[in-house]
Amino acid sequence: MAIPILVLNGPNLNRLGKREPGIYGSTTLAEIGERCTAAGARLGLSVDFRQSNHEGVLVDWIHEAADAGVRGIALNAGAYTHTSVALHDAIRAVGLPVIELHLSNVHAREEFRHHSFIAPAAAGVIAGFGPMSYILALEALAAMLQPAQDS
Ligand code: DHK
Repeated sequence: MAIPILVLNGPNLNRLGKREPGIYGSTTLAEIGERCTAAGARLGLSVDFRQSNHEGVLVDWIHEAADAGVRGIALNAGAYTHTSVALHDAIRAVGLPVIELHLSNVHAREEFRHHSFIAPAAAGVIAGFGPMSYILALEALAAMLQPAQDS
């Protein structure tokens, strides 16, 4: 049985493909979603892929995921990464493992992108690998949720 996980995208990520391609690349969010679904099938994960520009909607989806039996979350919170105590609290409130991810290397960019409200509540952080950041986050979730059976 595939393990249900949520891939959650925050503000402006619906503009991928057209948005600052020198930073975020030319791959659209729909294409990233397809790659996540395919990688999930390979990794034994069933992927629910969503995007919202609204902080409260993201909070609601985190709560609903936990209540629906989702086992982990890959989260690109976009700019809310750097501002949102509400998302930090939502992650703590549900207790699900969350991998924070970014397309760009936020630490090589403006100072205001260096701080994350998500990271202290996350299991780990992946940044700077473009669309591959999503696949690496799924690999990390799969490894956490399906520990190796070799002991
Ligand atoms: C996406 C955003 O929208 C920015 O606000 C973050 C992140 C970086 C990304 O690289 O995926 O600072």
